[in-house]
Amino acid sequence: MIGNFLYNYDMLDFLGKRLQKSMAKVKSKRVLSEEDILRVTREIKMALLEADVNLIVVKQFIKSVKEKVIGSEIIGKLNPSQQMIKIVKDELVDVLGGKTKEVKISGNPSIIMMTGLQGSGKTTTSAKIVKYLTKKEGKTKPLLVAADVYRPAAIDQLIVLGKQLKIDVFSKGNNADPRDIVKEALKKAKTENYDLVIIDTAGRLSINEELMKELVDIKKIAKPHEILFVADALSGQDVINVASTFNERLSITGTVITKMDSDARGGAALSIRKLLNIPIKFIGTGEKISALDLFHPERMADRILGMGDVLSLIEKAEEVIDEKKSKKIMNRMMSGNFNLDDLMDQLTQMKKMGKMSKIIKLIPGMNGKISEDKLKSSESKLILYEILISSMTQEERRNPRLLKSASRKVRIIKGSGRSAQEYNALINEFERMSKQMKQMAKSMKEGSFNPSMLGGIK
Ligand SMILES: Nc1nc2c(ncn2[C@@H]2O[C@H](COP(=O)(O)OP(=O)(O)OP(=O)(O)O)[C@@H](O)[C@H]2O)c(=O)[nH]1
Ligand SMILES: [Mg+2]
Repeated sequence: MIGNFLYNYDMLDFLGKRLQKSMAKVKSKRVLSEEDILRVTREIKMALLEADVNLIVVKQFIKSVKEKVIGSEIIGKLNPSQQMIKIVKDELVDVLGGKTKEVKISGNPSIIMMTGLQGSGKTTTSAKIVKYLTKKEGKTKPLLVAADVYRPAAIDQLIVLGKQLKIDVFSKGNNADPRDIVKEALKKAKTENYDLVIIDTAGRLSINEELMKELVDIKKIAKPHEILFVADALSGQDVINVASTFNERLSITGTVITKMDSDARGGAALSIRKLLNIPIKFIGTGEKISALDLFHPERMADRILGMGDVLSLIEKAEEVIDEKKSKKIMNRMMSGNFNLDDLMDQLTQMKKMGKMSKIIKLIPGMNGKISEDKLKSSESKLILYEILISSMTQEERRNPRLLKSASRKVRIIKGSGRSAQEYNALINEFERMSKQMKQMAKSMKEGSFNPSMLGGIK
């Protein structure tokens, strides 16, 4: 499942919270004075700097927002907030790179070379990209090339990832020259019809001429369609110099920002985009192989400004929701046969969507509207129901009437380690839902259906 951790953009919370606060102040004003604009831009400036966005990027950002505000003549006009927010958003989209830039997969095989500092996530991202391109672009025969011969465990790490993905890994051990490894790997790829080659190169602590030359040679040999620079969200401002040197020597075609799931401020890695004019192609959002998302500047800007991200939410739902299962459940609901197995299926599908607190942020206008406490209590209710249902037998799940038996109740409570009160809460909720569904089915048949009848878990 691609984008399993779609909602894990914790890194953005830092910048987002601050920018949203400034924007909320704009929203509450009926008229914006020049002074208001100065104050808001000052606040935006502080927010960006605190998020570790590079000073040059921040200055350009503020300058451009001010110019647009003056150009739009919103000062003194009524209800200026929408326009002001749009100006800030457009500027943010521009910093993040404008239109979404897909990864190039034109060649046969398509060749991607991974570069970056030590520990930034090159090897993990190599595997993630294989998974992404096999699912989204129909690549069927990928080859991972182990061109890091310096770190002792590097080859094994790639072999383990290859096994997990059930794909081939090309390596020649630790004593071969990376140039020869790449040469042979490409020969193999061509003769054996591989359609994707990803070259995982060695990391370096800082820029090192010998290793840099090695990368330049690998580039000459492989002629990759993409040379990706992997930057870690935790990096400080020096990552910009590193990226700049890599770019001068290798002409980087894109960056991948990893560890978006951390609470790093991330501004430095994001600044590479604007300063070097290199698109961000992917973001890494966790340690699992599925935790990679294509980067969408506009959606990201919406999210930073708390404007929701419906497109990602829909994509996410399409990915995780098993359509056949949903149809089956729907049919059972309509026939009044909804049981605890169906409820369990629904809970599992909901869980796949991610944490409620993260989903809520994707719905425009919902961000911050439901208290964290309320979300947490709903979330723990779902977990509780899952635990209780797991302690029931298949028979009990399919035939909820059996649950009226006292001995079964005692057994389930004991097995799940939950209290009688919690057990009763589930049974009551389930009965309430079943009743509601029966009513709904009835009124649909009679043609008097009203969507507000859909209650769901309260
Ligand atoms: N949380 C999180 N961890 C990540 C992400 N990407 C990579 N990591 C972790 O970061 C660590 C380093 O990742 P590697 O892929 O080994 O990094 P590398 O650039 O290949 O490192 P070297 O080969 O030593 O240069 C590993 O523990 C990964 O699991 C991410 O998006 N989120
Ligand atoms: Mg590595």
